Amino acid sequence: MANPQSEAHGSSRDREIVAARVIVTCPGRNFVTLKIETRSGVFGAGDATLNGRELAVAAYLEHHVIPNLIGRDAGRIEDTWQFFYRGAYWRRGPVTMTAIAAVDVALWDILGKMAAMPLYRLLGGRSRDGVLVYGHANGRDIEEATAEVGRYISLGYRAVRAQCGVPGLKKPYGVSRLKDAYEPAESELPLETEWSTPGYLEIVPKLFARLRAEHGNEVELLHDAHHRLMPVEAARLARDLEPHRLFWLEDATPADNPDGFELIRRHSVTPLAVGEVFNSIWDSKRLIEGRLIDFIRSTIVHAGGITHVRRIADLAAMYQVRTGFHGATDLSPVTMGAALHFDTWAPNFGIQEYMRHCEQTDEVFPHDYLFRDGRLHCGESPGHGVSIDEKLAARFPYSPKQLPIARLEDGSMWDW
Ligand code: CS2
Ligand code: MG
Repeated sequence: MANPQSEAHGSSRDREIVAARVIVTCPGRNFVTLKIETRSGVFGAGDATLNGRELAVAAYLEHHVIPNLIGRDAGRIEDTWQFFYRGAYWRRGPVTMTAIAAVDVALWDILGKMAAMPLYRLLGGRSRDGVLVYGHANGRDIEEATAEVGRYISLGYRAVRAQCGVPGLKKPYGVSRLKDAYEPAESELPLETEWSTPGYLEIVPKLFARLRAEHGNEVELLHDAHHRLMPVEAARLARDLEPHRLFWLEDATPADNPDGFELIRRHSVTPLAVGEVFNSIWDSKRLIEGRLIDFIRSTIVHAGGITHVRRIADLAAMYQVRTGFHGATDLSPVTMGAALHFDTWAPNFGIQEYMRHCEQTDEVFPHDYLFRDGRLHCGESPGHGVSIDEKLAARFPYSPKQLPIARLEDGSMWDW
């Protein structure tokens, strides 16, 4: 007699993977999507977008992943994860873990569709009605940034990230002419931008003093230092920002060496967030276990998918560290959809970044999540609720782009 459980989710024959393909498309910006199909005709979509390195992940999937997928049981999600993680030999790294993430998310999507359940229910059910999100306000100077924060508040956001220009610096990080969708990878070869820390350390505390004076204490304010400060500079900025009660200061110093966060912690109680460039639990273990951070930003598309990020979230929960997933426009709506289901379940959810995609992107990736009252709400469709219109996607060919680089005034390479 067949195992009733397997019948509930289709037979293993139904779950056999019969096809998988990589779709590279550029509706407003480049995205890479993996689509996996089972013998029963159910398909799943996984995001494989790595900004500026898209074709590396597409090639990894096409040459080293897809040949191993055909014939596998789509329901063996954990075993498939272990196969591609341990089986790679050369484990971890952003390209490998983004490719594994795409497979993992596509398989969870298939499982949800076969079980006729939205992803959050497969994870353990709802822990909250809506998912608190933050938007990106930026301005060339303090006044423009202050007005932009006001615009986001009027749109219903309860939390806003604020960035502003630094006098004398052309093209500082996070300041964009496009007010809603900010896309840093603008050129085929990296754009050279200039950085100067003293001017930045001067203006950021003034920006947040102005924001609190103008918008009061209720709105949650966030800021991204984007890996640019030395630990002692980060400690000074975190201390100078304390009177303005930030929800978090992000990427205050490069986290390659987590010890830098010990110095920041000794000087400030401004909450710290890090992890959007991490791709495995091992990158964040010391920071979490040492309580050196308050939010972990590693997200589903770059940290090995739902199967691995769930392990990171569970480790974080043991140390009162909350999630704060990366959610820039260079992560596709597939990631946003999967992340929202994860956020809806995660007991130690903190906040979700939400940079709105442009209209073209939304048309190529139909989805059922929606923004209401400062929160995002995942849908009730089976799986993660996001699909890809392949015909429309074919109209937007890949456009080679890379992220900028930063140099100091004397020409030294710096962190962008
Ligand atoms: C930024 C990102 O949203 C953020 O917090 O750090 O926009 C980052 O610059 C991009 O994802 C890089 O592609
Ligand atoms: Mg960031």
